Amino acid sequence: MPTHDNLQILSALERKILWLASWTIHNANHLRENADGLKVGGHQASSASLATIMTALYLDVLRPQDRVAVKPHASPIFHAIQYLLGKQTRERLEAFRGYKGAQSYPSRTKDADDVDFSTGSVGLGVAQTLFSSLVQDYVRAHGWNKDRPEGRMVALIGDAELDEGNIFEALLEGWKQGLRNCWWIIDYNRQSLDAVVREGLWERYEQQFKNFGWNVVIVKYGSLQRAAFKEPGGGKLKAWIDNCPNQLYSALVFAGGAAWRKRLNDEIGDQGDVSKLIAKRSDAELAALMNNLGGHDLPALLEAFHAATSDKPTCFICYTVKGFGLPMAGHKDNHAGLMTPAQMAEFQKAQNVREGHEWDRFEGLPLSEDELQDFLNGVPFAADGTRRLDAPRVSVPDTLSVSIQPTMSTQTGFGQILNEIGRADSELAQRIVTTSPDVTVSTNLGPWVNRRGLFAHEKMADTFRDERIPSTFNWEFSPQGQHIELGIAEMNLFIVLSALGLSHSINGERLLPIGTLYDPFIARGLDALNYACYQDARFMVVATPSGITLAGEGGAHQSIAEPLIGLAQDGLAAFEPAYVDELAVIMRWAFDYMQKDSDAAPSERNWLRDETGGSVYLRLSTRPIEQVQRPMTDDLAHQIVDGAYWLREPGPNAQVIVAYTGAIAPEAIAAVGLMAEDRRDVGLLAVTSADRLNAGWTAAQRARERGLVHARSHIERLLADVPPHCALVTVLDGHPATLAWLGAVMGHRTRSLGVEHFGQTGSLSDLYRHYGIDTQTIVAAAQAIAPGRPIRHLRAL
Ligand SMILES: Cc1ncc(C[n+]2csc(CCOP(=O)(O)OP(=O)(O)O)c2C)c(N)n1
Ligand SMILES: [Mg+2]
Repeated sequence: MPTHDNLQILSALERKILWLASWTIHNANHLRENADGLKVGGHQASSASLATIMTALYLDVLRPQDRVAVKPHASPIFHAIQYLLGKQTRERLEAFRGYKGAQSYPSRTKDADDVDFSTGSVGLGVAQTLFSSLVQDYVRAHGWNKDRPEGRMVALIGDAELDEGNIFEALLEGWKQGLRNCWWIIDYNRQSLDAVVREGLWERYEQQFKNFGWNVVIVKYGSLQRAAFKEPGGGKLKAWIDNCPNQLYSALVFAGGAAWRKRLNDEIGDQGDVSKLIAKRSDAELAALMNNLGGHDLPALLEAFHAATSDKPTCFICYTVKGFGLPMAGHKDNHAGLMTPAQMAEFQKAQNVREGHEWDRFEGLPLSEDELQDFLNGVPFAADGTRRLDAPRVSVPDTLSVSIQPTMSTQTGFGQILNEIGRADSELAQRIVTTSPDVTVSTNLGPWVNRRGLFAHEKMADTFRDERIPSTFNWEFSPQGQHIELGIAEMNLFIVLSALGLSHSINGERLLPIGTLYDPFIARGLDALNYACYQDARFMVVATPSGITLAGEGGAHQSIAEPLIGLAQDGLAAFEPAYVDELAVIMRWAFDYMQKDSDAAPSERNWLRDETGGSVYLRLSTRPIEQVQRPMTDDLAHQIVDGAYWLREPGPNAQVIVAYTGAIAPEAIAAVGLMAEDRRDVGLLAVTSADRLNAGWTAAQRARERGLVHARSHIERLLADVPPHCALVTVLDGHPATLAWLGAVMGHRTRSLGVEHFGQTGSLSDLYRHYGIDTQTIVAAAQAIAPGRPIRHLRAL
């Protein structure tokens, strides 16, 4: 517990933090308003709401092993604290929200001051802390990281942030998984962006959290209020505060001392003692008393935080005032509000900050610099220096083995490759962790899970097996298990992948996470996927079944847009192999790629920046197709990873090329066969990754525009010798735009086939014909676009 002296220092620093955050925002607006005509904004009120809570946490309560997700709009407070601790520069604060400056919302990847978890899209950072606690337990249960103390995963949450459903999905999952060491601290300012929140929300939250096994601590009254409640008439005052509607309380905070006096006198002023309690305070003292909610009172906060010593997940509901300490405090329009220059000047005066000394860390504080610096030097949170860890690479064998049957699907291949890995006790096998939202068996993770077991804090036997009931699956839970079975919520899948995929940095122990789901449900978790990529978490997401190829599985489950997501999503290399030998090459490469982290220049071969690493998306299929029997040469393997190879090289006079992706390979092959008699030198291009082909092409063009005239991407090399008059037909079970750009590489006329509508069930041949990706449609497209005589086989049908 801090001593009285510490309290004095903390409250001085709290004022300084609020000043620095407000100044950062004001200064950035002032500097750039004239330059580009736009204010940069900055949410002074939203920041101020958390100033006291964050002071208590960062300067007293948190330990080096703790990790925090800070509410997006409290970023200026976070940066101000790091500035005081010597971990943020004045230059970056001056460039707040500007190019390479301190970021608008705390960012792991773009900020320089040791952000633990990025935030921005509300709700996601919150869930990230929950899953990070689970990952910490996973790591320790596997015998790793035991010499480091257990950390707490802490989320600072805006009250309106709790409107996001993903938080409650995470809460339910946390309960199932035996969540520990997680604190969620709610900034209960009863204001959102547009509005003042509904009455009595805290009671709903309290109930919800308790239902899921959390402790709930309500920090409602500050120490001034608690003392006043003990005075004669204090009980009446407390009852009035408890019954005051949110809107009115906020309005009175904004209006100030005289308004408080009038209102209190009108409503409870004739009730004896309480009149005296009100009367004996000046307007300023009365306002200080009424604004003294628990979330702005260091003693109340420190008491609550230090009392929470168990590892049980704990939710703190801290009453705060949005804009506390600033002139817009409490006003419902304050969300993006900025102080006027006049208000700022007044605030500056009140803080004793001389002009020209705005960035001085201890300017205007009533304590000596030595004393303040000594205190900061001893802040536990900063004691270990940088808290970001690293872990050695896990070695990956040169090839992944799989026995290829004459006919099989990529989904089956995926299951077999993992099963083969799981057979041995290699480092790779130990570090892989799989997870799936209730589709473990249907995405073919079953054999791997049988071998490696399911993860749980406690051992749980498989009752069916114990009762000798035959089953293909052996579902045994234990702390050594390597599969995390989730409920259906796909948001949770992507956030747990985000947490697992940052384990090297958070826990200093590398994991290689693989998550499986049905392809269309990527859309359900898309914001969380984007979030995981933004944080640079490293994982493999395997989506299967996909497209209309899932046929009878259900029209509602057909995915069209996902290949475009794969193409566009930053930080995610997307592949859609057709054959299992391709898949084995891609997965091997992916395990390596997920671990890379250098800023080396792009490769001359493909112009991709593979050395920086990233996450991987594999779009797979349940369709068994005839496999090609071939030796896997290094050259072929490279091309598969780079995104495409000639399955049949076009001759010098080629009139048509078919470029295909994924499970419709047999249709593309058949179409090429049918055309062969009537079109010369037809080529067949197997595109394993439209994403990487496209990225390489774009990068090579950029390089040439910068003067590197010899830069060539993989697709440019592949198409270099294709004659200009040759036509290109592209086809995939997904949106046609995925491959349509291929025509622009060398200027070939192109017709792009794919799926633009969905929803009909049927057999594979019905659906391919219905949606226009069958053999006949490919041939018809080729005939229409490539000059030459009518194609016989098309005519015959
Ligand atoms: C997913 C998402 N939707 C919308 C927004 C825009 N937004 C930013 S903050 C906010 C509401 C803030 O309210 P609260 O969480 O209570 O924080 P406060 O400003 O009161 O501190 C909204 C809607 C967002 N950042 N993320
Ligand atoms: Mg709020």
